[in-house]
Amino acid sequence: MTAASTLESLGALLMSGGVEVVDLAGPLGPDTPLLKLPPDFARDTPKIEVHKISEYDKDGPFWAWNWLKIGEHSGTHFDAPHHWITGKDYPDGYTDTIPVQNFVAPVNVIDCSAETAANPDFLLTSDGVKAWEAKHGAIAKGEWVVMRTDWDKRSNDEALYLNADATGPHSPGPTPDCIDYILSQGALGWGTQCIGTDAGQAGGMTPPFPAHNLLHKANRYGLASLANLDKLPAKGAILIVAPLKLVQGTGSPIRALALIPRA
Ligand code: 23J
Ligand code: MN
Repeated sequence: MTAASTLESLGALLMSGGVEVVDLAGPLGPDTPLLKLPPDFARDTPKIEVHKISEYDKDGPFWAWNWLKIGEHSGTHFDAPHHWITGKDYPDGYTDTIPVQNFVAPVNVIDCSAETAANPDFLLTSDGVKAWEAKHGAIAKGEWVVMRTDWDKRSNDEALYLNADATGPHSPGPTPDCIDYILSQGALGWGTQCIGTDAGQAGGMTPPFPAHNLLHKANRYGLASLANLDKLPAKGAILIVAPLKLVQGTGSPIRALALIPRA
């Protein structure tokens, strides 16, 4: 099949519903859960604000529109390499400079939902990824790897989503060797369903926040707060995740989408 005929088939399948578009984004608004850093880092991302400019009233008789106050790393979002100190010197490190070819790519979905239901601090290791590959096939160069935890089911309640106690947040994520391994396979990036790409307890790992540290050092990307990964096959879906073209942005909310074959 040529690229042209394949794309023509894709168009037909999108029209017929043979290929479905799945919404992988959570709702983005004042109630969206946001990261809370330890008190020694006093500045957190502020709550999202939506301010009405007009809605068919004296300030705009025919039109409705709002302005927003929103952090780059809010809700379902993309982490660009410049987000982390390790990534700062790389080219293509910002939301406006990343080559757009990277925004559409196959995705590998590693289902850890049973493990994380039993243990909110569950960590996916390189051995866990290799066991998944033995069953589903190898992760190929340029593909996303995402960790399914069904954590999106908690996202209507910030306390439940962050799951913090006196010892800090408790949410699943990768070990450093997990990220090292997927990078060695040529992964485009790593995505999770939690507030960030790292586990709740990742501040105490070596290096601290290994997903951020290692992904961005390798000029690769992160995805956080993904929803609906339970609707995706282990392999075979195409992920569409384009950050806003924010000038020198370190990340951006995204309307993450997946193309899947209809079951
Ligand atoms: C800043 C500091 C630590 C973390 C994060 C941001 C994120 O998770 C993020 O949204 O990138 S862990
Ligand atoms: Mn982020």
